[in-house]
Amino acid sequence: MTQAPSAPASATAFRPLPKAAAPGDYGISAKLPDATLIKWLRDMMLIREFENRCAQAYQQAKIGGFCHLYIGQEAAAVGTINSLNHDDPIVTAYRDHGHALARGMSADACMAEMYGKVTGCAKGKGGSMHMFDKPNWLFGGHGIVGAQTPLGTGLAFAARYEWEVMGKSVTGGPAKKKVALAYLGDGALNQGALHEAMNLAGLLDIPVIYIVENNGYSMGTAIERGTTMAHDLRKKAEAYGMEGAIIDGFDVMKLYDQFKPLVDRCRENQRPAFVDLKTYRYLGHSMSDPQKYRTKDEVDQYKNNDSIDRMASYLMNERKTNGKPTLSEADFHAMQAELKDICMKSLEFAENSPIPDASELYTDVLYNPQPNMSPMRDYTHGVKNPLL
Ligand SMILES: Cc1ncc(C[n+]2csc(CCOP(=O)(O)OP(=O)(O)O)c2C)c(N)n1
Ligand SMILES: [Mg+2]
Repeated sequence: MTQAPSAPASATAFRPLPKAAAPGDYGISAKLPDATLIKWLRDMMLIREFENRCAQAYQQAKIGGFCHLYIGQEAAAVGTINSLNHDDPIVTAYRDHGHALARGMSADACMAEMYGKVTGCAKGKGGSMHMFDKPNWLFGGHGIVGAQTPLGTGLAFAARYEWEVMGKSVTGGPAKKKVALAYLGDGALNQGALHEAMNLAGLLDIPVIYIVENNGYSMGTAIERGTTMAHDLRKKAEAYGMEGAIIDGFDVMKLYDQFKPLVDRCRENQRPAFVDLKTYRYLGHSMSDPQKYRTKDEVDQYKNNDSIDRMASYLMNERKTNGKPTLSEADFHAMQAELKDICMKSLEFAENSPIPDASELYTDVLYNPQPNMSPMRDYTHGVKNPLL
């Protein structure tokens, strides 16, 4: 029997370091309007600024519970979400603030949720790991590793059922061909729920795309130490009869070049797919991670190829509009200042919002009276649980 290596794993050959983009590297993304590309840069910068403010507030004990920051992975959420229609549903795990902001949630609602305040997107009852935004088709934010993947599969199944069987949408309007995204971390790859869901998706032609945000680590365990075929995760997709792709998640435009056509195919053919999206988080797994499993040098290598720096550089140096840089330095600095202001105001908004009333403990929870099943009789909506 071979022994698993005991030394902390560092970056291995299969885990690619991002390469600097050269002009002409981009495909369909380069043909998008300037305003679209500037908006993507803005979205990524908003997420980074927001996350930095969260880190500060957490250190000041203003945010409680677990807090998993998205710094370094911004291109993943922004590139994938911008390949969708607004009403394509998405579901993700607990590293979810980036997805919420990229989907259009206001920084105020997101920050207030971090603070556990009533003005938060989940009325302060969810916190960092449970961002929900029904108008923006975000169905969480889930803390149980892998548990969101069957939910994403169900969202896609529901959409297909509306289109194929009902011929109308339960939320109003005509039914249409949709695609759902179910994000997961590489640490969820070996959860049974994922494999059950992928099997059904392959079998029943469910238009869901499983996106592994592969940052190389499941907490402190390097992927190649805990997962088979880590060098080619597409083999997992093959076993369930679905298309698999490995996509560069360090460059938002390259990501779009590969991911958008995949989304279009899944939508058109109403078929599932699986993506190994290579990314990297600059901070620890959560705010309380001493990061003994990787070297500073490894982290720095990724930081030196930062997706935000790269896109800013493309728009300010390489891309030209009427002979001038697409994004001027002055506009870039104005955008930085505007985003800082938005995030500072979100802190103020969260700070000044009230905490939920104690009675809220008994609302928005599943209530299913079972006569004679409980020795204490039925629990009643809004009434304190007699067993507590
Ligand atoms: C079912 C379950 N088992 C264990 C945990 C504890 N846990 C939380 S995050 C995590 C690792 C997940 O890593 P990954 O999926 O790679 O996501 P990342 O944090 O890298 O974004 C574990 C084991 C959990 N939340 N749920
Ligand atoms: Mg991971």
